[in-house]
Amino acid sequence: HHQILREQYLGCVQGLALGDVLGAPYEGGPLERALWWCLGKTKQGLPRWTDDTQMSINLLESLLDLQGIDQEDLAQRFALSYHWTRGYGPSAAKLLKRIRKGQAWQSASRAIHPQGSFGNGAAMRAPVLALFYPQDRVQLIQATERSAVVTHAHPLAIAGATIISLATQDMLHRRNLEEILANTLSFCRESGAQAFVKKLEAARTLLVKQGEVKAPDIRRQLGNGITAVDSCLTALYLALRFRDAPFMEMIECAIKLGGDTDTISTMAGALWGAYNGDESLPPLDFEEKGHLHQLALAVFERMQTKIDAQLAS
Ligand code: R7I
Ligand code: MG
Ligand code: MG
Ligand code: MG
Repeated sequence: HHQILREQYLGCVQGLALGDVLGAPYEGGPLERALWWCLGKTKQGLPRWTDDTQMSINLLESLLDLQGIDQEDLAQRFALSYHWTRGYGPSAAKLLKRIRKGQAWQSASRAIHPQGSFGNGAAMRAPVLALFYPQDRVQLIQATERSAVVTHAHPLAIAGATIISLATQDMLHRRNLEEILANTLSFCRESGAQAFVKKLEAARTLLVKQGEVKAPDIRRQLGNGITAVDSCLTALYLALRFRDAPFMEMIECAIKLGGDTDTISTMAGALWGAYNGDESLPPLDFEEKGHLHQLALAVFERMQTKIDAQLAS
């Protein structure tokens, strides 16, 4: 089997942030795009990333510092990093402000929607979990749920996040298309998320179809929205379709879909990068690229003994 490489860890994190940066100018409608035109550059003139990357950084730093999922620590980091200029989802913004004022995450996460949010905010940060749990499927599923519920307690948000973290694990192992579809399907069946099962079948049909697949068909069948159900399998589809093609072709396709372009590009970008490695990514600079590189490297070095042990056994 395949030995997971350092470049793949770097590629996952850089692909995630780059997807976010490239997708962000096209998210939502004309008003949101005009707003990002004003907010989308750092003082140095570099393209900025959004909430997707911010929460992924929070998760990476928390996992590195506390050697596992600490939900209280995660809640504090998410809340302290919240800033309106990062384009958080409306419910997520309210929730994080509540935590910042001292409310416990357990009640804040159910204060806006009683079952918790079913937005894609837990899925957009889920790729980095696979970097900490690269081998064990059950441990990764548990870690994804514990990380998701801090902000996204709804079963559909948790299921979407788990589809993305498991698919990232599969991409790190460079598993083939049929294996990845089968692994995703068995998780969807286990989790009882029927909405995902239907969309996964549609994704499979689009992936094996001969000839060109048009953006309106992808949008209609898989979705392009800010909920987990309307975005996670779209991102998985894009990553699988374009994983042997240039990164920018995938991003251009994600942008054509419209809707939640930053988050779909974030998830697809992380999956693509986990498969191909950072050296295949376009050499574009963006906000805190060096810091993201350092974080990915630190995780790889932490995990290296585990990865090597698996290889030896
Ligand atoms: O999921 P979340 O953190 O982020 C979603 C998107 C991403 O694209 C980010 O890039 C950012 O742009 O926003 O945001 P949430 O606010 O938790 O969820 C997104 C939206 O889904 C909510 O604002 C609601 O409109 C909707 N939603 C629900 N609607 C009804 N009932 C989420 N959960 C519910 C629900 O239970
Ligand atoms: Mg965003
Ligand atoms: Mg937004
Ligand atoms: Mg988004």
